[in-house]
Amino acid sequence: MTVESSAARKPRRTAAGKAGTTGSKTGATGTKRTTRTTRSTAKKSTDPDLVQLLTPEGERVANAEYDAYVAGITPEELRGLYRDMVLTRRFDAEATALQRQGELGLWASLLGQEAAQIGSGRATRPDDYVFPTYREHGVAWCRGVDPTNLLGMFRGVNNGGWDPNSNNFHLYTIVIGSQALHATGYAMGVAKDGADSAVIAYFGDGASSQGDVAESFTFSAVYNAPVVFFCQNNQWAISEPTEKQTRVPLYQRAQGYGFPGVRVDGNDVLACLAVTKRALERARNGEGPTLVEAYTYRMGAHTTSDDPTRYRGDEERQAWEAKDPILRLHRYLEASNHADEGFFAELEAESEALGKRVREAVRAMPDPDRFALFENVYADGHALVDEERAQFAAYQASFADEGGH
Ligand SMILES: Cc1ncc(C[n+]2csc(CCOP(=O)(O)OP(=O)(O)O)c2C)c(N)n1
Ligand SMILES: [Mg+2]
Repeated sequence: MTVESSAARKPRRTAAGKAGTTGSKTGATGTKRTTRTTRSTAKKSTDPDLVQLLTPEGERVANAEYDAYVAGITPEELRGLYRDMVLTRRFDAEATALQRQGELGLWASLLGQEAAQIGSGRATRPDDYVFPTYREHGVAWCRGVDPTNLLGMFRGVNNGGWDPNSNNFHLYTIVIGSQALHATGYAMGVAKDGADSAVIAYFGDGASSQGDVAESFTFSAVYNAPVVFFCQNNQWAISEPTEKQTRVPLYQRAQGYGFPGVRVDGNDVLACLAVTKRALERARNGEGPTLVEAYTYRMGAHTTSDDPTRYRGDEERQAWEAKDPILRLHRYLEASNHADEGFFAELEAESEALGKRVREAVRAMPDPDRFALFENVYADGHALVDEERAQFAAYQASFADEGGH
């Protein structure tokens, strides 16, 4: 069956008429922003295009469109979101330290992006399918992937570390933007199956410039695929600022493809939860794709191989520190009496235990069989791979003290 006939079989409402949130409200901005000095580092909480439910001061603000999506949230669930963010940050800090100690080859920190990842990750259902980049440690946590499994690839002892189908969480993808295509194709398959699951693809501001992402937008729009494009605009693509990627705010890109785009405060876990729930709901209802731009900030280096002091000033980081995602939920939990000292103390102990568990697990990871990499290239073998294996074996055998293996 062709994709076309499948799309026709299961009519899905066109997204064209629902593109309201894409916002004709704001015209193109940034067209004259050619110098670093004119660059705005932070979106003000009063920005009408930014969906925000919790201010940086931890005050709950009303939002006519999105309040309903978090209306039933209990104090326990709020504490759960806080716990998720704290443990994810602790895990991330431990991984960074392990790289510095030589236990990992590389680490890509999510520091600062916890709300974007936990809010969106907790919005997904178990039957949804998630396509991450290499930085989605918080989403992996929400999907139930054990954090220690994330570290094998960064230690160089395996090619991924988890079975994608166990948690509907695809392997980390380093080829920038390519997973948007995988997600789109998968979503088209979901539609063909007639399932009401949704798919979510994560990518960054830099990835938004990739042809793969543009093609994903085109295909998902015309096939009305049940996919959410979750772009974490963390302001940087390694050393390239977002204004080098786009003349318009990224969420407005969706308008040209005929589906809604929405900008959410990426440091506000409640807003990220609500906006992603709504986008996933649209996908399930046959209303097609949504682009979510989570406006956030990468507090750390791009990876442990990067030195951000070479290309950005500390004042930018300080401005974003005031908008820390964990701090604002902490303030809200305290002000609303939803969490007491005991809760925070227990969480601190749990964080330390997680750090210890991760440390021990990484150090205990066995080196892989050095010939295993040749086994995962072709299912049925290949002459060139056989030749390379033989060359590698001869090279290994040339080390006398290695005993020839
Ligand atoms: C196709 C491709 N081109 C270039 C790279 C090198 N590269 C790795 S990360 C990165 C920047 C990505 O920035 P962004 O999409 O904003 O994601 P972030 O790292 O900020 O989360 C680049 C260019 C790559 N991995 N793949
Ligand atoms: Mg980025």
